[in-house]
Amino acid sequence: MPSRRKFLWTSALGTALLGGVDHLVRAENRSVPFSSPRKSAARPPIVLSTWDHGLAANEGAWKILSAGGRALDAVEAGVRVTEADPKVNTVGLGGLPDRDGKVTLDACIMDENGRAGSVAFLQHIRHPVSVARMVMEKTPHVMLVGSGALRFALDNGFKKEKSPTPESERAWKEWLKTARYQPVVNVENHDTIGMLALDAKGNLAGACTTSGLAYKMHGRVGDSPLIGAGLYVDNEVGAACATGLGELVIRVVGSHLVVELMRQGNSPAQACRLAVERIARKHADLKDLQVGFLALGRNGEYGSYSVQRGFNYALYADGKNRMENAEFHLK
Ligand code: SD4
Repeated sequence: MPSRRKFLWTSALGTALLGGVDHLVRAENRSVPFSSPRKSAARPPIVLSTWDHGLAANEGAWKILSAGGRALDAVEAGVRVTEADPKVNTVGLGGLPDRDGKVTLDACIMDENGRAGSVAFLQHIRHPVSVARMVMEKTPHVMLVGSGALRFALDNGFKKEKSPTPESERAWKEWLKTARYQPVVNVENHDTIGMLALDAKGNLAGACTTSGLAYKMHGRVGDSPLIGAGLYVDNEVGAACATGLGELVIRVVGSHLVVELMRQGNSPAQACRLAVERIARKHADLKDLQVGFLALGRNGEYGSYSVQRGFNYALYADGKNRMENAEFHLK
């Protein structure tokens, strides 16, 4: 039997803890209901992906979705379009290198059954997302990194390719003149590509792939290959992905947070907004920082929200592929 003294202490602690949690829950709920962001929905199939390069990627995904294909195949095919584009300097082998001049790639993928695959700090491979899918389908693991991921890719038929591109190498040599590390907000409107799809059967999948932040420390891994941070899919609820400064996303396990907020009854747009507000509460100065979330519910509702102005996404729904601007926190 617990002593009365112990009981009093326990219940006082419980009340204090609950009070604290309750306070936070209320802080989060105060912003619901919203006057904005707006509520948007479409009939499946639907695919949405981050930034301008999402338009071309969505076309790749749509070919599969419009033929009744699986969301998982669509997101892989979609982001491969961006990975293969040498002009995109934030994804794939066209990406800008780290401060040692090495292009190191991060990617992940997740299917409707909650299975996931991921690679990080992978060099010389054109399609990290397909290696991530192979990790999911052919290994007992979720994540392979660095030389292990490279060896796995080569053993499975991927070709070792040259990187950086001459353009990225030139940019890096220019950067070395000052060697000042300063992640840029909304880099030329090309950044990580995160893609979410809902297929005609009502199944969700997502993928995320990036060369990470330009001139990062050698060995740095961002949010994009981390299941729960850069991407999360739960077929019972919805899917979410993130772009922007990965360190901010990792600290709140951003994409998982968005999906869990949707599970609690928030719309995708509300969930993205609450996740951005969670980040905002933890960072006094967000002036030069950007994070954007995209979310898609299993009912076809979708939404987005970002820290700063300038985050947009490509939406292919109801037979049309178009850009949408995200609503944002810092007005
Ligand atoms: C990272 N989140 O490596 C990625 C990069 C990115 O917008 O999305 N930039 O932190």
